[in-house]
Amino acid sequence: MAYQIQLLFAHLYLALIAILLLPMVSGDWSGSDQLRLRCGATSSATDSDDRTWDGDANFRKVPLPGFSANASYLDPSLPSAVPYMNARILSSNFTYFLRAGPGGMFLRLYFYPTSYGKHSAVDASFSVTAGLHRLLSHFNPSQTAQAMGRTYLIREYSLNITSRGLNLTFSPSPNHTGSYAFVNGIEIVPTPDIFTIPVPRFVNGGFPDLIPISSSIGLETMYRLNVGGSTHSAYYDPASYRSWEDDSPYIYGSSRGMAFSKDSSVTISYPLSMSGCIAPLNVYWTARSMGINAHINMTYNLTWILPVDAGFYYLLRFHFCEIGYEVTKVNQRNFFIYINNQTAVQMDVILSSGGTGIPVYTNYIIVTVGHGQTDLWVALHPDLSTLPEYYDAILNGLEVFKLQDNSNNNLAGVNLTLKKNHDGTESHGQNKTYKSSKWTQRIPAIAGGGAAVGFLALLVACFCVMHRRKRTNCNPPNGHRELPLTTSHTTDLKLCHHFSFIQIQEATNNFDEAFLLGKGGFGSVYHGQIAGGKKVAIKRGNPLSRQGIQEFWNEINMLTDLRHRHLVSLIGYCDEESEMILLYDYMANGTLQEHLYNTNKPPLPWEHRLVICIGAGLGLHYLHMGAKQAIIHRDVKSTNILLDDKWVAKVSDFGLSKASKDVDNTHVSTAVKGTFGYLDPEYFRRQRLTNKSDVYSFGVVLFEVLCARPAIDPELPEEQVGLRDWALSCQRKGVLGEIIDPYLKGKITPQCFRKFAETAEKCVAERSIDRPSMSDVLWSLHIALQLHEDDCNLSKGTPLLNMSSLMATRVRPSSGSAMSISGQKVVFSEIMHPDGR
Ligand SMILES: *[C@@H]1O[C@H](CO)[C@@H](O)[C@H](O)[C@H]1NC(C)=O
Ligand SMILES: *[C@@H]1O[C@H](CO)[C@@H](O)[C@H](O)[C@H]1NC(C)=O
Ligand SMILES: *[C@@H]1O[C@H](CO)[C@@H](O)[C@H](O)[C@H]1NC(C)=O
Ligand SMILES: *[C@@H]1O[C@H](CO)[C@@H](O)[C@H](O)[C@H]1NC(C)=O
Ligand SMILES: *[C@@H]1O[C@H](CO)[C@@H](O)[C@H](O)[C@H]1NC(C)=O
Ligand SMILES: *[C@@H]1O[C@H](CO)[C@@H](O)[C@H](O)[C@H]1NC(C)=O
Ligand SMILES: *[C@@H]1O[C@H](CO)[C@@H](O)[C@H](O)[C@H]1NC(C)=O
Ligand SMILES: *[C@@H]1O[C@H](CO)[C@@H](O)[C@H](O)[C@H]1NC(C)=O
Ligand SMILES: *[C@@H]1O[C@H](CO)[C@@H](O)[C@H](O)[C@H]1NC(C)=O
Ligand SMILES: CC(=O)N[C@H]1CO[C@H](CO)[C@@H](O)[C@@H]1O
Repeated sequence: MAYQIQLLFAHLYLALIAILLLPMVSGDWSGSDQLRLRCGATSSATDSDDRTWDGDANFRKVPLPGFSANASYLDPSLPSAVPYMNARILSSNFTYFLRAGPGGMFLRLYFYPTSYGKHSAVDASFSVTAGLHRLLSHFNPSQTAQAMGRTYLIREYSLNITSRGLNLTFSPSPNHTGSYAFVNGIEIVPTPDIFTIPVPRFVNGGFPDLIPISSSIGLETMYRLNVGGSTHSAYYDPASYRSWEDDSPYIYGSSRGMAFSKDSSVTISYPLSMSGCIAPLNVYWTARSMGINAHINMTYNLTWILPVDAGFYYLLRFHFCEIGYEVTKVNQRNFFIYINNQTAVQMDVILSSGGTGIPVYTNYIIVTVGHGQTDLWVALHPDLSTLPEYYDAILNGLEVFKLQDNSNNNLAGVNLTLKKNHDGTESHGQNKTYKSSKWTQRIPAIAGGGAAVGFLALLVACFCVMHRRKRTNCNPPNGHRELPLTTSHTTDLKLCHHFSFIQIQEATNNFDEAFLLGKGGFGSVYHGQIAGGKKVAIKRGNPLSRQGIQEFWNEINMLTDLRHRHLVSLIGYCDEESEMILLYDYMANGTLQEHLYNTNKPPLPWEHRLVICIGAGLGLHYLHMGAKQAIIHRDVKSTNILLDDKWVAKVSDFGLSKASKDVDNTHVSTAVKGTFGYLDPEYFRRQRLTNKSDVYSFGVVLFEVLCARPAIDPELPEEQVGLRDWALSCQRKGVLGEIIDPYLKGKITPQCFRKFAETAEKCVAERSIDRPSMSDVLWSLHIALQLHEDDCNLSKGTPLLNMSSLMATRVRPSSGSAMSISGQKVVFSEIMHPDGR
């Protein structure tokens, strides 16, 4: 006992020293030209974009202040577990001394606002400075992410590091109790020479007193849009790991123009005058136009709205390239660019670039005044003054950079805020009073810009496109990474009905709270009735969610092709304005999980659970084998198994699902997505997705059904936190029977129990080749069910299910074989029979 107390004192003593040291220590990291830290981690790891991250705890002899924490939840929308799942939590000031530079560098900060141990996401509030630059001020990542409809945030800055290193300081906000700072990842990569801009053109043709761009100015990337294309992860830009985002969430109104990709006959290459560092070629491959033969061409402006912080200068960089065979000559497509409703320029891409397949870009500067948030409007409209052949416009890429306020080195804006609209939804808080953007009204004094010479002369010079004289090779030694050609969202929606927003409002009594069934990562789910009194579940995506849109279309594309008794049916969708609404068959009995634990619903009888597992298994088996194209669900869990009014199990949520031509023989290489506790370790480690990943998750569900506890329960002692590991260790010790749902004790026959446990165990095997296929799982579950019933039949003498046809044809339950459970009819539908869908 005395020994223990002494030890305790020793610990306290150490802790005290640590506390005293906290505000003074700083980390010192040296790197090559690129530097990547997974904060709060001790080991190196690779992310889904092939970047290697070092643990920040590796580099120092003394322990770092604050503490390392693991995120409690892996959100499926995270691009990769690295670096988001680890964080360094700081409750006092801390400086990372990063050896980088000299020269222009991208500094990226990665934040995943979620709870870390006892630190709740909403309490994070902190400021960040990098050298003299103030990057973030009383920043609350959780609030900001929520307002933007994102689950994680990446802040990217371009800084000119003059000395050999950068002091990056995190300071928790002092006047908020319990406030702390955190960061998941820090990345520094050299900036290609893309920011030394000799001629910024000011929108509205005005003359600023001083040139706001100097070589030492800090910039923050606000937007980097791959117009007309999909989101490109950093993987496709191995020189500086810039990522490009799909532009469609930012398009204003319902006139979205036409997105298209380059014609196969067109080759795109940089002109000699332009550095390939400006933007990867992939960005020029896709574009958005107004639609070449549109009769509506003159009636609208193709408009993007980009929320920004007011009171800053912004640099807008437009990327153009003609990529089709229609437009090859001057004066075929001539258009205006408006920025904040002011004419910025008349543009003819062929005239500026010199031909088809040649990229060109142009820069503009605009200033916004006031405080809070404001919107940047960017619009395109045909220019008829030269009588062009087509009444059209085109844009391939758009970047927006915030310029540091040189009077105080500040780049920090205010937190984004949520504001309630009249319909109860939330949107960006925008201060309409400060919409004005006439920079001539007020120009903040800008100091330190010594390079104004020659600016005026150049400004009035003819239209000229920014270019660099020397050409830099921006591809890494191992070559250029080809982007797989993506198909657009315009899949035929033959089986899927389109609903108007008004119809949805009527069905839900205008999203009445009383109709709310639940809220999830994607948005809210309501119940409602559509024409004819049919009951439906209405899933309304957060209209601001940028990840959501991809999952929205993924789900529509997947489900319209799939009809199966054990898959939830998609009835229709609504994509009016920025809404992402999906309508499903209403599932009266909710999720499987809510009948297992943390519930006051009556426990499900064992045979009932078995039939539900078989139903869900049939749904998955159909996905893997029976559908036109093999599909991997990727997010199998007890909350994605729904039960209708007759207790028929239906697999739902196809937002993450992946189709593959032949899943059996190949695998899909992909970023890890899914839910913690259900994630296939092999998929997690190697990012190789196979249908065995679903089998693994399904095995975890089987244990959940048996033990009636969550897949992850952080409250429990360490060895019991993960259900899979805990169940396996009990199974190996032969004591699995002791951790099952107490309600089931004595209600499962030993043979049935053995078969079921053995099936679950095989499903969660460490290596995917050791796991059975879904059809083998189904076979085993059928046997388990039969073993159970045989036993019950002996006592009751009434056959519940005729399994003979099942036995005869492996995993081919006879059409309409019926069994009665708790007085209700449950019918198996055939899974292989083509007409059975
Ligand atoms: C985080 O997870 C890793 C690996 O699972 C583990 O080794 C480490 O102890 C965890 N850290 C904390 C603070 O829980
Ligand atoms: C960084 O600043 C130094 C000194 O002001 C200047 O010489 C250099 O060109 C700048 N580098 C970049 C990439 O802007
Ligand atoms: C970083 O901070 C330390 C301590 O304040 C200071 O000595 C050092 O000069 C700073 N380095 C840079 C590059 O600003
Ligand atoms: C922490 O940093 C903030 C802002 O950088 C500063 O105002 C504050 O004095 C610092 N606190 C300590 C204890 O050094
Ligand atoms: C306290 O918080 C408010 C906003 O919540 C902020 O305006 C103010 O600057 C903060 N005070 C200090 C001393 O940080
Ligand atoms: C541009 O004009 C539209 C209406 O034509 C208006 O709603 C919007 O606020 C204007 N934008 C700016 C930034 O002034
Ligand atoms: C397009 O935008 C410009 C600038 O805001 C405006 O003057 C013009 O009326 C708009 N055109 C249409 C058709 O909306
Ligand atoms: C809007 O502007 C007013 C100034 O009149 C200010 O009090 C308010 O905080 C601003 N709101 C936002 C969201 O910036
Ligand atoms: C951001 O939000 C935090 C917490 O909500 C608040 O303390 C802080 O003052 C806000 N910062 C700014 C610059 O508005
Ligand atoms: C190419 C084309 O369809 N142009 C049309 C654009 O709109 C104007 C006005 O409606 C028509 O006159 C053009 O024919």
